[in-house]
Amino acid sequence: IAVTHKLAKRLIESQSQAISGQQLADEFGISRTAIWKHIKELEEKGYTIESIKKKGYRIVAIPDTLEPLGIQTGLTTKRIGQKIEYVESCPSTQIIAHQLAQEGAPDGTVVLTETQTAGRGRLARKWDSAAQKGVWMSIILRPDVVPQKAPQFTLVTAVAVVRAIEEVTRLQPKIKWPNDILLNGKKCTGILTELQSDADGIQALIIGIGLNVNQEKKDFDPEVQEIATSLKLESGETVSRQKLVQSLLYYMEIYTQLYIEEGFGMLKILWESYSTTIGQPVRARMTNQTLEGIAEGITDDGVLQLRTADGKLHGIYSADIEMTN
Ligand code: BTX
Repeated sequence: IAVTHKLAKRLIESQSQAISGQQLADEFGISRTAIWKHIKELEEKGYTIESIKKKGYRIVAIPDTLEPLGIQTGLTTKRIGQKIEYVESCPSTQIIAHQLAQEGAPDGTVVLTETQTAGRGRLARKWDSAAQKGVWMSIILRPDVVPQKAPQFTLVTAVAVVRAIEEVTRLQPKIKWPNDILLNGKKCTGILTELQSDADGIQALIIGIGLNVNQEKKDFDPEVQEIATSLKLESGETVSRQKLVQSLLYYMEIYTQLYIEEGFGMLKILWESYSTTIGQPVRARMTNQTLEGIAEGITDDGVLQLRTADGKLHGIYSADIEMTN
């Protein structure tokens, strides 16, 4: 990594302790003037660095970007996020992640961007991805499970997202089956799980997460302004995207591990505790039919159990759900 990057890391890790220009010069094997130039470069990037006479440099604030430096400093995971691919802008992090997965990127590789020009949802729908305001991320996983287990990763991811939002803010999100995270009935996160598989099974899962963090209402596309919300809109506070990603990667690591090792049992209980759907009357729109009934629960495979008025129980694998009460 570049010297500027290493210098930032060194200053962040020493926290409130100032380090003298001379000491940094010795450590990095360059002159004090060169250190000073790198400090200026960091300031231009949005870092606030205090220069205390006779004591040296101290980092006061770092910009809230999704760059690997800020994310990886303080990251507590062992697998997820050890490798981060960051671009300032791209059509979709899913496209980059698919490409990287094909080239053999390891389990736990994360793709992050500040804005997407062609962010996508399910069924080729559009995902609005305002610049610097959200977390637009794809995670590559290489679990040793059968392809039929792929949809559950969406549910496991939903639980991880809820836990991360709860940890970083005081908000209490709800999950709408299968992949929407809601705050006061509006969507703050979408999850898109895609699959690379062959005759041997799953080669890679590409889990896309779009999390609205600091948008104001006007930052959303007009089409979604009434149905979308952000953590800031709901909490009234600007939220650190860095902290949110760190927390999310942590919960993704422990919950995907739990799922792979122990199955869906425990996660199902967590998922149901966050769900708005279970026990409620809903309308499920599928590609070829629409059913109305009570959402009774989900199976261990993550299939929604819908009981229609005639008493029949239907297993719903994929649909758009509307609450009808
Ligand atoms: P979905 O098909 O469940 O939801 C898409 C629908 O959500 C859209 O049709 C629109 O009505 C609404 N919508 C669009 N943008 C937003 C938004 N920012 N907030 C709330 N509602 C919105 C959900 O699909 C899966 C979305 C995954 C997005 C991530 S971002 C990182 C990765 N890269 C990528 O291209 N997609 C994923």
